[in-house]
Amino acid sequence: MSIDYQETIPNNVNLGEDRRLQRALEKWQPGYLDWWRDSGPEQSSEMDVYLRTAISVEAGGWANYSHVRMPDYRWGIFLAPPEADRKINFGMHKGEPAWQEVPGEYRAELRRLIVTQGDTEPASVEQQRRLGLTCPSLYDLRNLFQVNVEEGRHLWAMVYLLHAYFGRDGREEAEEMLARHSGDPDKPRILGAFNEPTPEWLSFFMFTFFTDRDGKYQLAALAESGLDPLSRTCRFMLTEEAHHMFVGETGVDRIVKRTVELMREHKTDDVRKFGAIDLPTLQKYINFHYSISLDLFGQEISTNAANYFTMGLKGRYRETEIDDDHTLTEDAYEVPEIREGAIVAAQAPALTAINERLRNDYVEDCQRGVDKWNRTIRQAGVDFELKLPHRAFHREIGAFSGAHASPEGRIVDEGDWNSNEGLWLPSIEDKAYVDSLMGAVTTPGKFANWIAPPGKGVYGQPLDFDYVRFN
Ligand code: BYC
Ligand code: FE
Ligand code: FE
Repeated sequence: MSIDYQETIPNNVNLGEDRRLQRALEKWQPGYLDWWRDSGPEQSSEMDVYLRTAISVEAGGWANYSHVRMPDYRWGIFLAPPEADRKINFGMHKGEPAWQEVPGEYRAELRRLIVTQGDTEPASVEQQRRLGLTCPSLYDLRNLFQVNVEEGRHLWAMVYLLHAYFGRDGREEAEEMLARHSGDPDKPRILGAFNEPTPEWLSFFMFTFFTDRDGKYQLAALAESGLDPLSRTCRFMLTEEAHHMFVGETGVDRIVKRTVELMREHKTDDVRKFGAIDLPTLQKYINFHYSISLDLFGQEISTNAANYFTMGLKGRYRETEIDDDHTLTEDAYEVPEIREGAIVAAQAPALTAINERLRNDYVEDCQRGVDKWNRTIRQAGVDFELKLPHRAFHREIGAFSGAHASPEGRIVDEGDWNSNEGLWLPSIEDKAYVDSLMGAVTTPGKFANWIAPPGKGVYGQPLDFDYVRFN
């Protein structure tokens, strides 16, 4: 189904045929635009940005690139094409036809999942709103804005589901999405990591690597949902998510590259003298962003997760490729726990361990990216290895939340933690140093000193292309 950009709200869901829904969404739209103006990228309203816009949802053929004035970006509602005769593939309804409407008995659970997902999207835009003022290049500025407009569209995706399938409660939840704000003491965003600031670009790249990757795994689990419109929405969102993680992975890699270049050139580990970010500081930022992102998967043992699975609302990563009965009523799964001051492996019913399983898939994926950064270090002949900290480190949700652990996974006491915290997590001085490097570089083809240029430009354009035009 093609996307009609003549519509006030571009869509491929035949919105024009449902006047009530169309009117309700058109009523929500001005509030969204106000939110974008007040809480979206600062001082961006006059810029023309080389953005991609979805023109078709078919695999491979959906992207169109052109300079767009950002507030005029066409946020719309796009679902992946329906799969003929799609079935529910797990849980107690396994084998039944996928639902085209919300089953009354699962309304509350589905609403909650959709609201939690939707809340993260505008939160990330709020967290990143000042970054444009200190971009390391026009290439990076463009990527930031691409991520921001797509997260805005992800909010649209969830708001569409709320409006289309949850009636009055759904409309109220859609209003609340614009009323909560990242870090607001009275009305914060729902999940922990989305109330942390993203004050500079190192944090931005870490966030898009680690936290957007939680998005990938959560969306993949929701893409398995028995609720077909939710599944189709998430499938299309995943195609956009890939770019966000690309920005994070290559962003950190380019920082690493610049750092090891300077280490070799000056035969020193102390690259701060030369205006770069030293590897131990990068390690601390990894420790922080990885640990708060692990929290986003919920508790190791969760009856919520078991219920979502049994009800057919949220599956596992690549559910249909897993070789088991997809009901898990008899199975066990290994989960870590703390026993007598040590971390040990315990067995839990697989149904209650669904969050932990998704976290494991995520951990493996993170490690792949870290391996790539380590290759960049090795290729420069530098002897240093970046590592993911142990999953017990710096956790606030689940089995490890009551204890302190070192990055190696040793349970430590309060005193030990306090004396090492500044070595394990970014200290005030580290943050001030990273902050001090930030300053806008807006000449086409130029890059800040602390980051290497990317291997190639966007969509075949040269590195010195004017990815953003200031008016
Ligand atoms: N912070 O039974 P549990 C993205 C709460 S990112 C605060 O383990 P459950 C994106 C929990 O709500 C993807 N609270 O929970 C990325 C529960 O509360 P109640 C976002 C937390 O439900 C970058 C209690 O603790 N999508 O898209 O099994 C940029 C017990 O926990 C946290 C989703 O999250 C936390 N970290 O699992 C832009 C998908 N963790 O019942 C976008 C939808 C847990 O005691 N969400 N709690 O009041 C879910 O599937 C689930 O809500 C969770 C939690 C996996 C998050
Ligand atoms: Fe998103
Ligand atoms: Fe994202």
